[in-house]
This record gives sequence, C-alpha cells and structure tokens, in this order.
Amino acid sequence: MTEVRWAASEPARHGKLQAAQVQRWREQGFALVHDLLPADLLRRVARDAEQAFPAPGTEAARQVTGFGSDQHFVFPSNSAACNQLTLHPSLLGAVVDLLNVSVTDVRLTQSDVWVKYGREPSAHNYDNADQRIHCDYPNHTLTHPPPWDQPDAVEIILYLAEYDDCEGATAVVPRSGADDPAYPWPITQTPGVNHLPYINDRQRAEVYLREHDPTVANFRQTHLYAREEQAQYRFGSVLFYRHDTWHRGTPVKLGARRLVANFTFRKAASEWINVLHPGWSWSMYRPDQMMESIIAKASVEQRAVLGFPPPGSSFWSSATIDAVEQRYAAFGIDMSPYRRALA
Ligand SMILES: O=C(O)CCC(=O)C(=O)O
Ligand SMILES: [Fe+2]
Repeated sequence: MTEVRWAASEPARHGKLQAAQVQRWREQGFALVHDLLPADLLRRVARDAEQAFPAPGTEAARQVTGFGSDQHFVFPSNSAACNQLTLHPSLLGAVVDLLNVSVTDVRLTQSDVWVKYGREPSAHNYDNADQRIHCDYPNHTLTHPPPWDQPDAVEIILYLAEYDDCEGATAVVPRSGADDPAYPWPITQTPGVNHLPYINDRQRAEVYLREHDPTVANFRQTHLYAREEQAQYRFGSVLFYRHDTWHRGTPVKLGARRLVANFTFRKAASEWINVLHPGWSWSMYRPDQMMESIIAKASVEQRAVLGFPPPGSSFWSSATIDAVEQRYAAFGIDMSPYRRALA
C-alpha cells in the first residue's frame, strides 16, 4: 500500500481567497479551498443534481463510465441554482485574483456537473474510474499553455459530496519551482498529445507507454505518480488548478456517487481556449427563456464573463444600446451603465 499524502487546504476568508491560496495556485499549480461559496446555494445545486442523476447501484448508474451530464447541467441549465453558482461573485472574484485581471476580462468556457460512481474499473481505454495522470490543456485549447508565470486559464472542480462518503479525491502534483523535474516544457509526456493516443484508464495508459515510449513511462512513474497528493475535499470545497497542472481522478468508494461541478474561466484575450459547450446564445430559443432572463438580470460583470460587451466597448453606440434594450425589454434589462459609459 502506498502512503497517502494529503494536499494542503484551508478555508477562504469571507468568500474571498487568501493571499497564500493565490500564491499556492501560482507557484504549485493548485489550491484546495473550503467555505468559499454559500452552503445553501451549494445544497440547492446538489439537490438538483441528485434528482437528475441515476441513484448508485442502479443499472443506469452502472452504464456511466465517463464524464459529463448529457448536456443536462451545461450552462445555462434547467437548474437555476447551478446557473447562479456558475456566475457567483465569489467564484468570479477568486478567478480575478488568480488571473490578476479585471472581471470584465474573464470569460467562461466550461460549466457542467459531472457524476462518478464507485465501481470496479471496466476494461476499456476511456474508463475514468482510475485515471492516467494528465494535464487538462489538450481538449481545452488549440495551442499549449503559456509559460508557467503567465497562466491564462483557471480550472475548477467544486465537490458536491463528502470525501468520507465518496473518496475519489483528485490527485495533484505540486510544482516546486522552475527546475522541478515533474514540470518540463513543453508538456507532451501524456496520452492524447503528439503521437501518443488518448487513453484515460491509468493501467491501460501506462502499459501502452511502457511498450511504446519507455522514457515517458519512467518519467511518469518517477516524477508524477510518486509525488501525487490527494485533495481531501469536503462538501463545497473548491479545487482551483490550471491547464498545466498534473492531476488525475482516483476511484470513488464502491457503491458511492460523487457529484462535482466543473468550471473553466480564461482571460478574454486567449481566444484559442475554446468553450466546451454550444455557445451560450444557442439556448436563446428555449421555451423557458432561461438564457434571455439570465442576460437581463445579470450584473454588468457577470454578462461580460459570458462575452456580452462591457460598458465602454466599441460595440456600444446609442443605436446598439437601444436595440439591445428592446431585445430584452420584456425581461427588464437595465442598460443605464452602458449609456453612462457612452456619455
Ligand atoms: O474527477 C476528478 O477528480 C478529476 C477529473 C479529471 O481530471 C478529468 O476528467 O480531466
Ligand atoms: Fe483532468
């Protein structure tokens, strides 16, 4: 049995990250934060998710061996609580602190709830029960993460379950300075990059690498698996990490169901980081008019995070302000901040 190492964690300060947490994210590549978001909102999100996903132990649950919610919780979802969480000022504030930009220069590119059931791993390459260690960048960006000291995205896992009930902590490898042998440049030592095919299952990925690229296989054993630490979450804990942080999902306790919300925010300028879902405006014709209502009721900052031009943008003229006001008139949009910036 290998010894379990726990990653450092601590509570946030009144809905705000502490300076030490920002520093840990910038230097080590992650911060595990408790009590950042209001517990009642998190309970509402969890309740919506618990109702939507199959109960553990059912045949439907046994079919789930990968991630996602079949679009059910993709922003904007039917769960008003989930939409509120995605744009919660404390979550956006944390991203602002980590990326060191103003909130109108932040963009949302992922928001979904994922379920993971505790079960024996199935024998296929894409099984997520016991993941190969990896960085998240390949299926988020068309390029490669920028140099370490200029991060342009924040990856987020928000746990809607208790570790003691579910286990399945995310394992992370803390980076220790520019010369850390676990963090060479560029990041190509992982399935799904360059000539290496994408394999999610740890056992299968490492067997493949040992046969086809033993140097990479050795690097991963020596510098990554041997140094991983477990993020021992609680209900509502948030793991902030990056597109260039080594990490992986570990097995959930047999018979348990672990729910998490996943978010990605990027700098507005980094257009090469893609939205993982259909664009937000694709939801505009839904009968519940959820998206129209979100735009009308959101703050100027929250709208900007969805790509709506902030006050002062070159898009705004008195003509475009009037037009947008009329589009959302029935939802009570207040365009006065945009008008004021024009004057
Ligand atoms: O589920 C987890 O704890 C991590 C998942 C993950 O890293 C991934 O699917 O990319
Ligand atoms: Fe990942």
